[in-house]
Amino acid sequence: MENGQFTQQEIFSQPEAWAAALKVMYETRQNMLDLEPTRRYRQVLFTGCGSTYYLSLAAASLTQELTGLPARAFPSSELWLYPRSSYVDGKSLLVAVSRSGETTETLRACEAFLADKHGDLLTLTCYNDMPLAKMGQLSLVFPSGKEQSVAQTRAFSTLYLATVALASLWAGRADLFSSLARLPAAGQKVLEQVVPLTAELGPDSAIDRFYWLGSGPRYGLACELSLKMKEMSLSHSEPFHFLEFRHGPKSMVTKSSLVVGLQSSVNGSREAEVLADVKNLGGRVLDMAEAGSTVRFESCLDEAIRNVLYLPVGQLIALKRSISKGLNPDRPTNLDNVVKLS
Ligand code: F1P
Repeated sequence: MENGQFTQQEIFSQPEAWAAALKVMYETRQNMLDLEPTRRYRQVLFTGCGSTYYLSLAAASLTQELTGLPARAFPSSELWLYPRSSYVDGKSLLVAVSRSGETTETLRACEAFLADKHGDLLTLTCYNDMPLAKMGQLSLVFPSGKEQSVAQTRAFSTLYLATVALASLWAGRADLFSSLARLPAAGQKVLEQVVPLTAELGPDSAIDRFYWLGSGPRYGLACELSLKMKEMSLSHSEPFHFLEFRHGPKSMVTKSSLVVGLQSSVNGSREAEVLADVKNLGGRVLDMAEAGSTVRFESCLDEAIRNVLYLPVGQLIALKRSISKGLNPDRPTNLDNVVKLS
């Protein structure tokens, strides 16, 4: 097996995995609508670990934006060990996300949430035979997200897409929910478009550090892509909210820095100004957006539902860099598939 074979296959099969996940969401949409979070709960909480915590950050931001219901994200360990700084009075809906469905911290967080009667639990996972799938009042299972590699790619984007579908349904946005069906083709188009660019950027040894900028519902995705770069290629990598980059981190920019912008449409010009500052400091920039950027999705989809399209680009840069450094992204250094605590 050559290095990264599993990761490569998992990244390129994301469009099919998304289509399968959207089929699950379509089939369970009535159960999801019946939850009626905006009427029945004080807040929605999302939780996970590592990648699935970053997924929770992105999901909470979009859910609140679309539904108006307060939504927050916590690492599972925080909900488990510091519950008093997490919960507010009133019934909550907890959405627990875990690829494996057996990460100890996530199981403990859910157990504590239910034991303390904070509200109802909805679980999202890839494995229906693992503990998490059996804990929730409702559980959604996405087998198409299963993967061999330790570093999440297909699992992340598939589970994340499910939360985008949930936010659309809970906001009563049937228009957004139905246009999700166009994402697999849009994702395929992005994957094909960025093969040359990522094949060039990944192995570029003149780059020694990465910064990932994203705001609003894209900040959690910037965190995830930064983690991918760390896990797969052992490179220095950090995520920031776009304009936050000026408040200190900008001092780190050198000609060997690559700043990747998950640029929005709604605040695209303000975000572009940050990237222009980076260029003026001699740093390198990769801007990704719907249009007018180096990587352009041209999906013609609403901004609220197309954020998943940023993921394959960052995943491929990390994959190519990992392989060019002689590493094996299928088996990242020091990492296990699942973190289990005694
Ligand atoms: C969570 C997680 C991953 C990380 C690594 C270890 O797993 O922290 O985010 O990349 O694989 O496990 P899960 O709870 O989503 O299965």
